[in-house]
Amino acid sequence: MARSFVIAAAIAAFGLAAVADTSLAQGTVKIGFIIPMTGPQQSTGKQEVAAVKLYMAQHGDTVAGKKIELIIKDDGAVPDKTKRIAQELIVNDKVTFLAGFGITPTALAVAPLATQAKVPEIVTAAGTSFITERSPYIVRTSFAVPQSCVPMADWAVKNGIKRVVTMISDYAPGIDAEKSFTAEFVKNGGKVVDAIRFPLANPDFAPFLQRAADRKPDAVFIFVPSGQGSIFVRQFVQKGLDKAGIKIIGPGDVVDDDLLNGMGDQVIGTVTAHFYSADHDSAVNKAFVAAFEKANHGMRPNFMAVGGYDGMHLMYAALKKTGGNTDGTALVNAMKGMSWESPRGPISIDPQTRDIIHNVYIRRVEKKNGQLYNVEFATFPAVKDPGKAAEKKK
Ligand code: VNL
Repeated sequence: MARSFVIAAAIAAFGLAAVADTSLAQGTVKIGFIIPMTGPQQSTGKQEVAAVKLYMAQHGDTVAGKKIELIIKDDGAVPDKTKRIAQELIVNDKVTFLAGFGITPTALAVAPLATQAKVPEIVTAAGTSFITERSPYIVRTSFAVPQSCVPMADWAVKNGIKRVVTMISDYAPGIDAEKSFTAEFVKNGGKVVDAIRFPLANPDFAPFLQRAADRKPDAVFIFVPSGQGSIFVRQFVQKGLDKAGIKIIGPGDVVDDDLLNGMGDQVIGTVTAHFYSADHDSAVNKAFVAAFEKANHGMRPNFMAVGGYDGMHLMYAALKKTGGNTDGTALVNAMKGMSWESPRGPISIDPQTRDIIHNVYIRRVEKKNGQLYNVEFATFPAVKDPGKAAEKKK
């Protein structure tokens, strides 16, 4: 009552414009979004930036009376740069949120700063299990790699895949993939006949594919980060592994929606496990894909885009819940246990771990209306990160 009286009085005295300036827009909330827009991980930056801009275009730039200002910074996925940029954003720009982080090392580089400054660090891309344990201010809307790898192992053994060679990019999320897949696969009676690791930067897969082929596995379990799948698939086919009857399995990063359509018909039939496909059959996803493609000259959203889009939702919803209070601890507390429907399906933030809980789908590459898609055909509902559960049991 008192408040509406004051507003009414203010309107009478100064006119609407003055009210809008003073009582409604009390300050600005800055989101520092750090993501690789250049270098080998630039497809992740391109996808995420398109998605966060779409979210703002759809939901406006005012939340709980605050004006949202998005500051996008390119770190080229170089951790030292990420750290320096984050420091500047905290000290000079006084950001309320830090978000983005295209690869695990860049997310880790910022964790101590987030803790010290009590600024929420919203991880919208990187996927190593332990990231969320590095700061109580980290909340994740992307994924934990083991969430996809464990269901993949379950599906593989039940579907006649007994001998596997694992092939991974030799850094934290790859090692997460190798370990979580192998533990589940072996427990269920599968056999890993070789474990191959190759460098993250500029990998030449050919010699490693030859070594894998020589082991005559039923399938190659592959983890490469988003953006490298096309090169892997091209070399897999060039080396004749598909003709030898060897299948590709793994988390969905290798058949990333950003690249899938250009991979050629050789990938038809490839089965992977992942939390997002642009083909996901829901009204929310159909609207998301249509709006994303319209705003971005037909570019198809991939799982990174969805991580960014959901990250924006999380920050908007937390601000609403705190009534515009920008205290970092209050915002993180507001995020714990939050649930909503994402383009990927129903999701929530685990209140204990601050990590995402989402469905994992088993999908097969098919051609639909002349385009290649990951078509979902089975669902593991509400999967929590099995990587953290395994840590706790030790
Ligand atoms: C990571 C994991 C990066 C999965 C990815 O793409 C990915 C990471 C850039 O945690 O570094 O697909």
